[in-house]
Amino acid sequence: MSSRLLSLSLSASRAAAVARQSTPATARTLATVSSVQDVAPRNHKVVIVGAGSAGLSISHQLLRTGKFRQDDIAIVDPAQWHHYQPGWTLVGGGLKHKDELKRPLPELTDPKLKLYNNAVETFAPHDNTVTLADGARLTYDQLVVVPGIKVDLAAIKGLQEAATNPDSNVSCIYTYETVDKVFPTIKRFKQGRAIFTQPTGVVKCAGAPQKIMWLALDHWKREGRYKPSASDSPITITFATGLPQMFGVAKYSKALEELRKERGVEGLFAHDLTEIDGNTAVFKSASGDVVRRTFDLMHVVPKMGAHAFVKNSPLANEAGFVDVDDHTLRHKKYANVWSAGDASSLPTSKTAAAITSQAPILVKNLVAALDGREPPARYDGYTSCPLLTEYGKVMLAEFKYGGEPKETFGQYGFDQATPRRAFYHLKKDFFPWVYYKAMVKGMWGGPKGFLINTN
Ligand code: UQ1
Repeated sequence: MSSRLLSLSLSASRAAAVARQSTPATARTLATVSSVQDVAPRNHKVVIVGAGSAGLSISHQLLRTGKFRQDDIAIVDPAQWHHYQPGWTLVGGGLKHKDELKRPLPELTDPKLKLYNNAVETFAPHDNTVTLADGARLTYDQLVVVPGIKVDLAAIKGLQEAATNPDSNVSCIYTYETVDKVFPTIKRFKQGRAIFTQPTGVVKCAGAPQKIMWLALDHWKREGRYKPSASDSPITITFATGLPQMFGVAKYSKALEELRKERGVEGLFAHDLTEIDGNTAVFKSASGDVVRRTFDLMHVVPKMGAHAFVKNSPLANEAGFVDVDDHTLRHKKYANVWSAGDASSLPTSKTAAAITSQAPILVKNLVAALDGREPPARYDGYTSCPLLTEYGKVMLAEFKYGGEPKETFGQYGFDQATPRRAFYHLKKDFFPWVYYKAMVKGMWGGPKGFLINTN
């Protein structure tokens, strides 16, 4: 069956399921819209908020345990499209097109799941209830909160305007709307001062801000426009980061610092971009100074943070993240609430690789909770950052809590701080393939390989 046919038949069967379920069938017509609050809540064994990498992996791994029937599991997400976000660095480097990385969300959800293509309005964990934007109420035995985080272009003054203006040399790989401006901007840049930024605070994939810099540097070097010694290089490069060093894990930070020096990139550490004022970038340094730098090209990584509906709910910690135990992924206050991925309080780097490790743990622990057992599985903080250091090479950083390396290929004698071509092909070809082929279907365990059975 072609994917279009498959999608049509999926939506037809889903429409039929919706028709069977609506109680009463007329409750959602215009005439009765004001009484939507009176409609009986719909109960599901498990409600999953978010159909990103975590939501799709978890919902399908749960289904694959064989313990759930039609519509036992509901998944809630207002998005029409699902994006393979780890691929956006490759788009910025001119290696992929953004449209080959997206799929219509309904095509990715098994027909056994009940998909609510809607936003969450509020959580009421004392009543085991989630209210949706259209007023519908869902009740649950277990709740999984995995809606990701918000990329906030508005938090840096002038960024939204500059990044969406086709004539400006400011670009950003972090949103679908802006990512395809990045490579043309790099390509047409002949000379001047280039700045690549990384903010303070939480970001998805803390390595991506410098991945795009290393690709741009390599592109300009191959074109003869970049040389490591600033005096005879048409282009100069600055990495301006809110962090005090190149990366949060000592082993990889050391290797990246060596690359930075060898390649003649200026390091402006503990500097946080606050404003873009024409051709001037305004930073706030850790010591509180305001530092202004002129630029001719700038790649900006926006501020990111919890969605308001999570932040303003009883589920959030002070920073706005879903407050779960670091190892069991269970909420610290509500024992039938779970979280993983970007929206969670888990103190590790926010990546899709982290989800490969978190999802099986959460599923095991949630299934045990349904049986009245204590959580049997523990997460060690595993995450990974395949760091593109040039075209054709990747440093495969893999680590766990405490910034301790946990390298999959260490057992074969590889030191993963050394950039390699094999890791580049993992990043560029294998991961995007296995993601849609297996991960979103609940069949990929990252370093553990394919998941044959999640029981
Ligand atoms: C991984 O499984 C994965 O998901 C498809 C990634 O893509 C985002 C990764 O970046 C990494 C590192 C993994 C981990 C898997 C192996 C084999 C190291």
